[in-house]
Amino acid sequence: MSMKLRRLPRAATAGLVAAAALTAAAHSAEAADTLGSAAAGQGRYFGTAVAASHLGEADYTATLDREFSSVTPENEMKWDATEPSRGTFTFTSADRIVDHAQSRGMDVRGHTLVWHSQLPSWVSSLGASGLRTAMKDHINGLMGHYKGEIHSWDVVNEAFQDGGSGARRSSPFQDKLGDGFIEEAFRTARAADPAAKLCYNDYNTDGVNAKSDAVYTMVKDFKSRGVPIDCVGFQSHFNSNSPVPSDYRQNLQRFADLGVDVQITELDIEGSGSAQAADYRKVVEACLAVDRCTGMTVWGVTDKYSWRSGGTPLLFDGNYQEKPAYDAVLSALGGSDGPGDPGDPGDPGDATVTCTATYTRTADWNSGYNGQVTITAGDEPVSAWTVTVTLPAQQSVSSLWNGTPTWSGNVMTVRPSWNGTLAAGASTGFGFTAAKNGSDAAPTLGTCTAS
Ligand code: 9MR
Repeated sequence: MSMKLRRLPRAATAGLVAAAALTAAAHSAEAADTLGSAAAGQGRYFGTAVAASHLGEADYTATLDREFSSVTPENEMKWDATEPSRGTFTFTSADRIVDHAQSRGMDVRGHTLVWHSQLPSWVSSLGASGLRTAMKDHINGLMGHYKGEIHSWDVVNEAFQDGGSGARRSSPFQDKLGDGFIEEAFRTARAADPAAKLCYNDYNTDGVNAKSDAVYTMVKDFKSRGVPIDCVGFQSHFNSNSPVPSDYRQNLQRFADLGVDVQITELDIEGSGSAQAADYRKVVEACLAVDRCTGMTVWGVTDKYSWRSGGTPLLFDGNYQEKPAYDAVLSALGGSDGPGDPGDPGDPGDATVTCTATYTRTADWNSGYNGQVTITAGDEPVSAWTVTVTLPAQQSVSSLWNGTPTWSGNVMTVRPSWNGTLAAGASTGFGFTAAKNGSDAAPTLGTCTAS
């Protein structure tokens, strides 16, 4: 099969990328550091998994572009996405991510070529010789399409079993081709794109244990026999059942000592607040302590799109606000979060300025009542707010204080009088007197909007 090169090789565009990097450096003299710029100061990349379907969301893309220097397509380069039927390659979604990354001078990790999961059924149903050919064609198809454009490929993903045995995982590749399939995949990959770093990637291999021992033995064997392997990826999906191991750094170091780079490829840590921040700091410090740990990738930009969204495992919350974990990572990378840094709670200029409104009846008599509406700013400062109050049809408002009303039928829209400016989290309010005219029902509040 002949594959056409889709774009100029990265080397040909290196001048452009260098120019972009210079511009970024010039800005950083006044601006706060970002994850990517702070990591670059340590000679590392700081990446994130990206989904093509979110690239149209302004806050997602703004956060991605501002903070990260590398991207990994979360699903778009997997076998089911790229070769859903034999020999028919579809790269539309993966190309969107690669194009986006390249236009911003970000690197791309390729994920993943040979994996038992997200594997189309046509692959699983092949016999040994057909499967071997299909595996090589798939590697050549993807790596040919992106030749020269991917800094590291996860050539084989998750080939070892969980649990204590250190055995290979049962999969169509393992079961039909035997242990040698990994070596064949790496040899094919080296020939397909000699410039790409070739990684083996797995989870629950972050500390020293039977599974990481088995991967270690394989890498050692590859290095001794000249099988091409350049890097080992440690996924690093952590939570209370699978915490950051105390021998994380030691484990990374023993792999590095075999003569391969190590990369943290899918980092996320369930939790919140200072405990989550402390765990993130440990991970970054472990990577920085190992010379051959060349970079880190978190498995998503925002908690709301995480594969473990319920565990809020990422650095930005669902509103793209920086979490304590973000500050911990940035400071562990030697960066600093300057005043006015976009994403900081409390900084003006961020996208999401919010408020909430609550109503209480503060006085009540036969023919009327006083109502009070309290307006509270969200985690950004507010310079103006608007809230609607819908009164029961019979009622009428005779006076209103600390607000400016306009009327449409029985709907009163209230804006500030003197009290539009609120600090993040601060409250103000307005009051009014209403005549019941036979209805004692409470008014209803519309959504509070703020700018
Ligand atoms: O985050 C990915 C999620 O959107 C997919 O549904 C899932 C399907 O298998 O894969 C997730 O990513 C996985 C990665 O490709 C390999 N390591 C484990 C990741 C989390 O499951």
